[in-house]
Amino acid sequence: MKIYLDGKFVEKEDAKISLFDHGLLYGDGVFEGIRAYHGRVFMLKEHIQRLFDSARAITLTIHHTKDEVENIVLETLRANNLKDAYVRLVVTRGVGDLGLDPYKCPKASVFCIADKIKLYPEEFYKNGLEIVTVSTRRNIPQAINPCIKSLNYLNNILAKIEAVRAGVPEAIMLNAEGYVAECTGDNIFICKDNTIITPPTWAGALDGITRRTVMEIAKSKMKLLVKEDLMTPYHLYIADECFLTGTAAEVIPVTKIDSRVIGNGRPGKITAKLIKEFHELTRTSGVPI
Ligand code: PXG
Repeated sequence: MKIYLDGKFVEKEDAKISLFDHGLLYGDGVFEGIRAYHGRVFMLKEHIQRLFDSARAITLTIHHTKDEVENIVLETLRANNLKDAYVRLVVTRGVGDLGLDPYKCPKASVFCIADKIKLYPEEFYKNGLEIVTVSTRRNIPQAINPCIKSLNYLNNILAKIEAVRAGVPEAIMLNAEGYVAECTGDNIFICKDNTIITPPTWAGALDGITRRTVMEIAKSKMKLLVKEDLMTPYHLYIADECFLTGTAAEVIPVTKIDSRVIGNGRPGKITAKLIKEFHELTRTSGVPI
């Protein structure tokens, strides 16, 4: 495996960063998770734009243009001869001293790892997921805005721990007011009376790229009404259908929440059609490697 690290490609064993990097010491940095399908990088420009937006929000200077960072992703895929892959692109604050002060970190570090994708078990897609709401609330936007895809994932990890301890693969996180925000690594949607509803980003959700893609498919291809609206767990329980979206999971049905069966307990028709249309888009779009 060849890993891009600050201007060079190195072997996995040699891909090392300093213990004084504030990405490690404080989770001070930003990242993206990107997919390549059939020799094309899906939504590459959108991911790079979000990376730069996240960096700007935390005053992190990336010493590259967006085109250069796009090329880093493409070159990493080429170096590893991968056509279907999961790419992790990371920018850390870089090396500083033991204090918090990011102004003592002169240069951000950039690294990019491309690996074979590990798909979720097929039965999740066939039968749907069971998930639970957890007690860990999503970060409030006034503290760390959940739109920033930062390296500081402790909030999500604490929720993930609760999910795993409850024997399910994902957790629904509520915001401080008790409205549904998102899952630990996925956005959440419901279908009710042929309308697709997802929490607005200001309720504490990442502006997910799969989320955006699914909203667009639902509107333009399926002529469905798409709404961003606040919802409580009650609204999830009485939904006709529920599904999650994310780069790794793509579109995945949810059939049980907090022991309540969703709809008829089987993945819904709208979800199935969205999955089909999403796959079609991954087959036919993207930046060639
Ligand atoms: N919400 C959060 C908090 C995320 O981290 C998404 C939504 C989905 O966004 P995209 O743009 O991918 O549609 C994410 C991204 C994991 C894992 O191991 C998941 C993400 C990031 C890192 C790891 O499940 N998801």
